[in-house]
Amino acid sequence: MEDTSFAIHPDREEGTEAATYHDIGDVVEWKKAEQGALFHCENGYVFVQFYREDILRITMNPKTVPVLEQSLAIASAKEQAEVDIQSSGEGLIIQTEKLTAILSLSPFRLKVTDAAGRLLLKEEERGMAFRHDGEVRCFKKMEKEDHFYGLGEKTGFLDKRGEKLTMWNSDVFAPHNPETDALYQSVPFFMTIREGKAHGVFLDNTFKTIFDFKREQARYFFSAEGGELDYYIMAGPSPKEVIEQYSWLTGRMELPPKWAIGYHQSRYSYKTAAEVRELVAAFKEKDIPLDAVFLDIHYMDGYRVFTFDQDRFPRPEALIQELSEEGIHVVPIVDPGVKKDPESPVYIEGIRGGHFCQYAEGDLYTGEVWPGISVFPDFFHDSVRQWWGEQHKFYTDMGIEGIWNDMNEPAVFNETKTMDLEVLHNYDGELKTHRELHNAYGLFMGMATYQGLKQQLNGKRPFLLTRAGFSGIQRYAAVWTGDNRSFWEHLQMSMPMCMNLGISGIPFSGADVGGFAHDAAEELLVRWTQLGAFMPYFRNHSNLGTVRQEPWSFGDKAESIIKQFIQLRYRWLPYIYTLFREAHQTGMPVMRALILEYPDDIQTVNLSDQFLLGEHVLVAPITKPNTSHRAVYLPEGEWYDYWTDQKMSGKRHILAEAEWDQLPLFIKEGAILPQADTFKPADQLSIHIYPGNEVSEFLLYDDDGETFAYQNGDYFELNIKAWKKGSTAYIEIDERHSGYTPTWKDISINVHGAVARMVINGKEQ
Ligand code: MIG
Repeated sequence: MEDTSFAIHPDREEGTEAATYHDIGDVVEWKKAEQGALFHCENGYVFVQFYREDILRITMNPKTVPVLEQSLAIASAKEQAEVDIQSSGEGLIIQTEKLTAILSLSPFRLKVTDAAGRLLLKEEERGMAFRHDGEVRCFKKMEKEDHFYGLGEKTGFLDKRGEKLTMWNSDVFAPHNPETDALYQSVPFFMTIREGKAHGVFLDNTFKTIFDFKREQARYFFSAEGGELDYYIMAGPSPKEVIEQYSWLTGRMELPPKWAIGYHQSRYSYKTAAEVRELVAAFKEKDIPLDAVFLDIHYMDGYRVFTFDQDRFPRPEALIQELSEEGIHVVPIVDPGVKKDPESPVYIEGIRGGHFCQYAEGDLYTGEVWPGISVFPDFFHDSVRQWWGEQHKFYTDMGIEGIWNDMNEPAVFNETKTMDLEVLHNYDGELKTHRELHNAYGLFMGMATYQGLKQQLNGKRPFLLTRAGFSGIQRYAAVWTGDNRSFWEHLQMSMPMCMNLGISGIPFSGADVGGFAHDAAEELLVRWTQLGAFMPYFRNHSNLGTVRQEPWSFGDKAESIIKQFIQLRYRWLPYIYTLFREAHQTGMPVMRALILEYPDDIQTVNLSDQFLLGEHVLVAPITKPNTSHRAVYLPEGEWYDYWTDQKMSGKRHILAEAEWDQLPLFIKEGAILPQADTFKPADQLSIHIYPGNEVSEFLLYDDDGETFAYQNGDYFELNIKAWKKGSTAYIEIDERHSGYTPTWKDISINVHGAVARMVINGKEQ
């Protein structure tokens, strides 16, 4: 290469100082290495290694042979793969049956294709590069038809082409606008879909990272402020296969306890035990199902974690016991900041144990949060996680089974909004700066909390809700999207945000229903509850000082519709729980962007205001005030209006009507939907079948919903098959696994569509 070290000024447009990027340069020598090859280039080293047959790992280090360290995001060890290495005219070919890496050597450039020869990624005049300040970056050619998804919790539309996204966990109270970039979560993963085929890229780096699909038309780049440029390329070729590959790599969610997927009520704050009792009594009296009540920061004594305010909550264990008898869980908030208070046992113990974050010189890091000057646990060390986990006995001894982690970016009240970047974390013995580990703080807190709870709950499933996280957070927690507002725009935004969280390996997510800040209004709360009832996580939460937004806050009309939709959520739980089981097993999101199921349909590329619940249910909420209609895109196939059973052909837009008490909801032919006729407990099950000419199948899953006994086979599976010939519906039902007896006593079959006869398991009905 003539110009091994080129100077470019990619930041020029933004007015930042000119910077010099050094290209990795020509290959000086290379050698075979485990499942791949190691390249020594003019300006650094690159390891190309198959991590699994369909996952290629590329690691660049400008200074030394890559150390191949992995972050906590990685949940699976490298798998054995048959790797073939050959020289070719272009340079070198390293391949498995699924993926081919083609390396040109002068300069070093990467091109990746799949077995069919389909191009995934390609580097042209720019490839891997770095700056002497530690930044590593790589450029890839951007094809005209490339669309980008994933990248965790971001504002804006579904497709991130034309966006530049930063990963830096941030407490953003306001605003959440289309231009707001870094929020609470960092997921440095994206999926590219090009003409119906997909591949994925995961940049395993906890420093601040940037993904730029905006600045240039012909190429995109991703970069990290420090560390190795360590990324995994996933082969697809379908979008769902990319999700399978990414979620294998970074782990999948545990099955949630059933109570975690019911309706949750929160407020900043229900301030006294009396207020909580009143709230729960109102739900009961109004016959609105409820599974959990949240205690925001006012439950604590001076905002000290692991305490209750004795005036406001004199006997918390009695309250929790009482509510638990009503089938209601209490979920207290736990922030990472521990008040600097020499009379507080947690503070003293943490100090004595060396559990709090420190500077290099040994001084404690302190920052201001709710309790005043506070210290912060150094969750990166195993002993600290152990200790923090144990503190939760304070809650679990009272019967608490769920925890809400907030402010865990960590958020600190100062100009940078977070911890000093020079704080040194003790990463299980290795010292690393906060600058390097900032994005992972919430993930490690999540691990500490989840594992602590799990140990203490004697076989019961914990529930953890978190604001901050990094790739892999799905293994420990559900994610809510932080401080949204009671705006219609934020109702709209919650859909692409949660669809992309699902693509990013995080299936269990939701936004504050009704909006957190600003004041909710009658129609907004009605429409938002309709949407929330079909989101994976369903919680109504609102800010201090805002208009109340419990289901009955806006009068009888709104209350009765809201109640109807919360009840509908409970009817749908057997179906939703089965989807969670699928998420647990394969990583498939519960709430799906249409492009996951219809990647070849260009109408789905940026479809941000409707989604699928599983494969066959299409949800198209009303997202505007004073509106009782909207355009809905029905993809190919035959569809039924859920409410009227009216049948329609897809691959077209329709105009759906929906008065206040309706939500446009469409069921695809072939759907098999189990629904509870009653809730808490469901003792009657209806299976709604929409048979098509082809055989369709659904594997209904159930278990006790509260313990890990399913891991020993204590679960139930019912396989249902259905098809139609002429006007006869054929149904085959067979119990696949009987390790658990569901609570329902009867099952009824309801066939939809023009059907005159029904044959079940060979018997005419
Ligand atoms: O900024 O604990 O996002 O849900 O109610 C205030 C009080 C800190 C931010 C969370 C919000 C919660 C609030 N917290």
